[in-house]
Amino acid sequence: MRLTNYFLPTLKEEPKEAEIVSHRLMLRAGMIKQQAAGLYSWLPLGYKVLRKIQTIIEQEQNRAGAIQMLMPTLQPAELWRESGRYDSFGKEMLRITDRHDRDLLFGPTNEEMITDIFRSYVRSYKELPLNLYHIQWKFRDEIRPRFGTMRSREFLMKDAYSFDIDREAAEKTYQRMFVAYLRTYFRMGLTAIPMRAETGPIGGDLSHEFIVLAETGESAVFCDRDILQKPIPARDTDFNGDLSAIVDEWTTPYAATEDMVDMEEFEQKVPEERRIAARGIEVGQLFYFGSKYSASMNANVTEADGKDVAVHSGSYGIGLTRLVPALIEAFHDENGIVWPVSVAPFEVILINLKAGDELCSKTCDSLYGQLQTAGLDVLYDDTSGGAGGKFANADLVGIPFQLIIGPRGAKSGEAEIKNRKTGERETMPIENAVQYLKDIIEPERRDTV
Ligand code: P5A
Repeated sequence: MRLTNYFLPTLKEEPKEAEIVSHRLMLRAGMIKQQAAGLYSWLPLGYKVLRKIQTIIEQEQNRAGAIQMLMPTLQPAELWRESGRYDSFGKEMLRITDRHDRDLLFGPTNEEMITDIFRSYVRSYKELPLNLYHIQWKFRDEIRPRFGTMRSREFLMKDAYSFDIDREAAEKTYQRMFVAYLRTYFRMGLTAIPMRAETGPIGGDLSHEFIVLAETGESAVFCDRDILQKPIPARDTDFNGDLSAIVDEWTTPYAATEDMVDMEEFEQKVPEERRIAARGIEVGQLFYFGSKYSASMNANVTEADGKDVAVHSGSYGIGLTRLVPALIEAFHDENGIVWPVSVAPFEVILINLKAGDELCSKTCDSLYGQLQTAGLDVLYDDTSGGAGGKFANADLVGIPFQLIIGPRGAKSGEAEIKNRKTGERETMPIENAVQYLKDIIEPERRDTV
C-alpha cells in the first residue's frame, strides 16, 4: 500500500479524552474514531489489525473442531422470553421495536439463538458433539463505556457454542477450547492466563477468564508466578485426543479473579515470592452451563436407548475489539505502538526520505515491488514530507520493521533497516534488504508454531 493512496489520519496532539495509553495511541495512530459513547468506527489501519486477529482466531477455532457460521445482530425477543433472560439481562440489553410492533433486541450474546438453531435440526445423539461459532458485533448498553474499544457498547466477539451428550463429553469440548485459547493468544504474542472465574448472567458452574496482566486492567487478579512458565501446546496437538494433561498443568497453579479468589487459600498455596496480585484485562472467557438453555428451550436429543435428554452446553467468547487495546497496553513505548509481527497492520514500512529525488524514488519503487513479490505486507511511505515527521509517524503506528532509503543511500547502494522493538539499526547493501527482512519476519508470524 502506498501511503499517498492510503487513509491514515494520524494526530500530533494528545487526545484529551483518552485516559489510558492504548486509547490515546489508537486515536493518535488513526485506528479508530469515536462516533458516540461506546461506538467506534474502525479506520483502515485499525481494521487491518482487527482482521489479522480475526484470522488467527478462525484458524485456531477451526483447528479445534469448531465450525464457523454467522447469526444476525438483531434477535427476536421471544427466544429470550423462553430462556427467561429477556427480563433478567436488564438495562444492558438494547431493546428495539420494529414497524410491526415486534420486540427485537440487539444481541449481547447468542446462547438462545444457537439453541434455537440446534433444536430445529438436531435430533439424535449421533450428531454430537457439535461446536458452532461466529464472529459478530454485539451490543451491551454498558453503564460506563470507557477506555476506547476496551469497554465499548458495540464490540466484536467470537462466540462459540457447544452441544454434547453429557457432562463428561462437554468437559472434553471445554478442554479443546481451553487449549485453542492458549494457542490463540500466544500466536498474537500475548501471555493470557486462564483464571477461575464467576459465571454471571451467562450461567453455569465452571468458567475460566483469560487475563492479560496490565496495570490499566479492570479486574484485580491473583495467581502463582509458576503459571507463566507453562508450555504452549503445539500446532499439531491432537484435538481428538486427551487434552486433560495440558489443562491440568495450566490449572494446577493458583489463578483466580477477584470474584473467585479465596485470599486464605491463595496465601496458603502460593509462597510469597511467587504471588502475583495485579490487575488484568479479560480477553476471553469459557463457560460450561450444562442444560441451562437446552432444558428451558427444549433442545433435546434421543439417546441410543431411545430416551430424550437435554444436551449439555458451554459457550466460549473472545473480545476481538478489546484485544486490540490489550495488545497495545502490552506492546508500546514512549514513541508509540510496537506491534508483534503476527498482528501488525503492516510488517514493513518502506520509507522514502526524499520523494522528490529521482534515484531515491526509483530505488524505493523497485524495492516496493520486490517486498510485495516476497510476500511481505508493506506500507510504502512515498509522501513528500520531511524525514523527522516520517520517522515519528512510523514509530507511532508501530510497524515492526522500517526500511529506510535516502538519496545518499540510493547513490551508494545502501539501505538502513530499523527494528521498531529494539531500536537497532543496520546498514546493508540494498540488494540484500528484502531477503534479510523475509528471513526475520516469516518466523515471527507464528503461523507455523
Ligand atoms: C461467551 C460467548 C459471553 O458473552 N457468551 C458467548 C459468553 N461471555 S463474556 O465474557 O460476557 O464476553 C466474552 C468476551 O467479550 C469481551 N467483551 C467486551 N469487549 C469490549 N467491550 C465490552 N463491553 C465487552 N464485554 C465483553 C471480553 O473479552 C469477554 O471476555
